[in-house]
Amino acid sequence: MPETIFQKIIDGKIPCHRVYEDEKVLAFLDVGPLSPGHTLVIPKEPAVTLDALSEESSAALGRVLPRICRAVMKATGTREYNLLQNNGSLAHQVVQHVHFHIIPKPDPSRGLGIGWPAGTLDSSQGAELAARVRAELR
Ligand code: DGP
Repeated sequence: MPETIFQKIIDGKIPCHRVYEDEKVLAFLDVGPLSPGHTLVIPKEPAVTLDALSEESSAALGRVLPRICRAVMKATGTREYNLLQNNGSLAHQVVQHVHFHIIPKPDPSRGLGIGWPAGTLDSSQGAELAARVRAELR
């Protein structure tokens, strides 16, 4: 697996505007912000997608994400925001290292724009699909 740009940031080989760091997590400003304060929160563990991440790193991310969100919103004077986490190139993942985007939404024209082509859940198909997922979780 080639070294990703985020691994280089973790290793201090390339600079970043760091906002938070602990033993398992690093957060820094996105180089191509969708709005002021657009922040990336990453595990130091080199997993590509969220489903491949250890429970330890997942827990460490979960513990600090709300705190970092609060800090970004306070620092930018913003109240609303999106959390975005892309997995796979079809799902718009470019950097092959797990990351959460914190994207302030200061007004309608800045921040994350979302297409949301909602369908309608068929009840019997939903029951069958939920059962399959529950079976996978066992
Ligand atoms: P994604 O599409 O979810 O993989 O988003 C990757 C994000 O990473 C994108 O918003 C731009 C950001 N990014 C890419 N390279 C760098 C970098 O070298 N430094 C910083 N700070 N951000 C980067």
